[in-house]
Amino acid sequence: MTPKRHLITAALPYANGPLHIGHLAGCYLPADIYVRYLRSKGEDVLFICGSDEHGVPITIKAKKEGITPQQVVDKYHKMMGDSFREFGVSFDIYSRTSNKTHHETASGFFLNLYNKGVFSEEVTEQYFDVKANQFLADRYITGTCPKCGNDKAYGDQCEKCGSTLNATDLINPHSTLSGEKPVMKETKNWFLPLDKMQPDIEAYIDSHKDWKTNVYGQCKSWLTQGLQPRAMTRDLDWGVKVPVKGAEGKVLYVWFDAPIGYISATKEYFENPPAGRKKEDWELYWKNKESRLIHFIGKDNIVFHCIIFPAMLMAHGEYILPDNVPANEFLNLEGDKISTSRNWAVWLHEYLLAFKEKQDVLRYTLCANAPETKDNDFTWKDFQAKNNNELVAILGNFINRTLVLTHKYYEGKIPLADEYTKSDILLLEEISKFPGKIAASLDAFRFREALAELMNLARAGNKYLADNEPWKIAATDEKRVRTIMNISLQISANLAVLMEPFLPFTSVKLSEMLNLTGFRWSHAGRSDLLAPGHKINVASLLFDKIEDPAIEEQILKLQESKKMNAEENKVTLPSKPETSFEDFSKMDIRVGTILEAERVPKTDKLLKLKIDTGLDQRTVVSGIAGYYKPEEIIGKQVSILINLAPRKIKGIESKGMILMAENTDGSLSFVSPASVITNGGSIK
Ligand code: B3M
Ligand code: ZN
Repeated sequence: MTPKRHLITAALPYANGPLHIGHLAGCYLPADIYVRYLRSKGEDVLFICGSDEHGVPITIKAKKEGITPQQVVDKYHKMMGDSFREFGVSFDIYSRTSNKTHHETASGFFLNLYNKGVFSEEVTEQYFDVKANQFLADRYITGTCPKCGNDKAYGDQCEKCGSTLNATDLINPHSTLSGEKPVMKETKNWFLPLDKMQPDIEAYIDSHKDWKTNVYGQCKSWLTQGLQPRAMTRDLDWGVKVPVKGAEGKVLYVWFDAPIGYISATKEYFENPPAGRKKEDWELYWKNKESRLIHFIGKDNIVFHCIIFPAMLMAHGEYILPDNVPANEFLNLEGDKISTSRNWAVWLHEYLLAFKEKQDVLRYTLCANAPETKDNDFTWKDFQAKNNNELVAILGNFINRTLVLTHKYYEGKIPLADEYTKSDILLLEEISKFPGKIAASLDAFRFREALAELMNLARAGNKYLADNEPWKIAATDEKRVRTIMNISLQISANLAVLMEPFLPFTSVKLSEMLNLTGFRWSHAGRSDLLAPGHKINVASLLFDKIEDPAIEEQILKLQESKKMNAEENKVTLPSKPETSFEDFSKMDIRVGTILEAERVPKTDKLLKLKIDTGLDQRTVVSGIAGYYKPEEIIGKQVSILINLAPRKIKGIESKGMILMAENTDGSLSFVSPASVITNGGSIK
C-alpha cells in the first residue's frame, strides 16, 4: 500500500540533561534526514517530538540539583528544544509531557483501557525504602541484572544487555535514595496482561520481518522468553495521576504515558490548525489505515515501542500500529561509552561554541558514522578528517571551482552546453541515477549508504573537472569549456537539492549562491536545472579546514573529564595478605616487545598479540582492545608473565599474561620499562 500520509516520531528525550552527540546520531538525525527527504518528495508528513518530563530520571535529577522536578523539566525542555533547532532538526512540533493536553490524553487513554477491563488489578509486594518512606520504582532501585550480571541495572531495565526487568528481578537490590536495602511492602497496581496478548503481538511482529535485523531479533527474543504482565501504574507522586478510584498517590508508569506523548503532541499541533486543516485532523494520522507510523528510537527503547506501546494501541482498538521502528545502536566517544554522569560526552550546545556555524559538519560526521547496525565510535580525529578530506576537499572544492570559474569566464551567467561528448553523455546518465539510488537507501533506512552516494555525486563532479581541465583550454576551445561548465553547474544544482536532507544549512547556502529556488527531489537527476543565461550569486566557501589546535582543545577537554572522574572515584584497594619472597620469585616476569597486534573477531575487548620475549615469539590474548588500537602498540615494550599456564581464549592458545596497571576509573595501561631493555630482561 502506498501510504497517504506519514507520521514520523523521534523518541521523547528525558528532560533531565542537555543533549549530546549520541542523541543526535542514534535517533534525531536519521529521523530528520528521513523527514526532510519525504518533504522534498512532496509527501504529506508530520514530524513529532517533545520532552519526556515524567519518570524517575526527572525526580532523581531534581533531588541531585536541589530543585523541584518542574524546575528540572523547565530548564532542560528549553535547552533541548534550542539544541534541536540549532542543529536543524525540523520537528513540526516539539511538545512536552507535562502540559495539559498530554495529561488529559494519557489519562483518557488509561481510562479507556480500564473501562474495557483490560487491566488486571493486583496487590503485590514492591520494594519500599523505610528511611525515605517511599516505594522504589524503576530507577529508584539498582542491583545486579539477572541476565548479564551488570551490577548497575535499574528496576525496570538493564542498559547493558537491554533486558526489561521488574524491580523484584534484581539481585542484591538497593535504594538509590538512601543506599539502603529495601523491604517488601504490599501495594495495588494495574497491570497490562502482556502474557494474554502474546499471540496478537506475535502475529504483529511476524508481519514485520522487514524491520531492521537488530529490532526484529530483539522482539523475537522477548517473545521466545514469554511476555509477562507489566504494571502500568507506580507509587510515585511525579507524573500523570491515575484517574481511577483507589489510586490516590499513584501515577501512570512513565512508559505508559510517554509514547502517548506522540499522540498528545499531534493533537496539540492541530490545536491551531495550519491553513486548510482542522482540529480533528490529528485523527487522520493516528486512526486512518492509509497513514504510516514510524518511530525513530535508540536500541534501549525497542521493547517499549515494538511490544508495549503496540499492545496498548491494540487494546484501545482505534489506532493504527507502528509500521516500522528503525532503531539505532549506540554511539561511543573515543572508545568509551557516552556518559552524562562521567561528563564523557560532546554536548551539542558546547559544540556550537567551539565550532560556530558548523552544524552540518557534525551532521555529516554523525551520519557517515551512524551506529546503524552496530555500536560505533566518534573520535575528534575522524571528525577533523571527514571535514578536511571529504567536505572541504571533495564537495567544497568541486563547488568552489565551478562557481569561481563561472564568475571568471561568464560573469556569473550559466553558459549554454553546445555539444555533449560521449563521456559527457555517460556522465549525464550516471547523474540521472543518483536520486533513485539515494532514495532507495533512504527508503531502507540506510543513511550511511545514502550519504556515501551523495558524496559519490560530488566525487563524480570533481573527477569531471579534473579530467577535462577547462582552465587549460579556456583560451583555445571556448565552446568545449561552455559545455564543461554547464555540466558542472548542473551537478552543483543537483547536489544542492539532494544534500538538503543531510546538510540543510549547506543546501540553503549553495542554493542561494546558485540562485536556485523551488526544486524538489523529483527534479533532481536532470541536467537542465539551471537555464543558460541564469545569473548566479557571489560564491563563498561552503566549508573550511579545521586545524589541529581546535581538535586538540576538544581532546584535552575529554582528558580533563577522565582526570576528574579518576579523582572522584579514587579508591585505593586495600593491601593483600603478606606473601613470601619465594612465592613472588615463582613468577617469571620479563620484558618483551609487541611484534604484531590484531583484534580478535567478534569480541569488543580482546587483542591477539605476538610478543618477542627474548626466549621465543609467542601469542598472548589480552583484554585491552578498549584502551589500545592494534596499530598503535606495535613495537611497544611491555611486561609479561611468561610461566603462566597456557589458556585457550576464543579458540586461541594464549601463552602468558601482559601486566597492566589499572587506573581508578578502571582504565588500563601497559607496565613498560622506563628505558629500553633487551627483550627477555627479567623483572624482579
Ligand atoms: N524518554 C527514554 C530515553 O530518552 C525515553 C524515551 C521515551 S519515547 C516515548 O531514552
Ligand atoms: Zn543485563
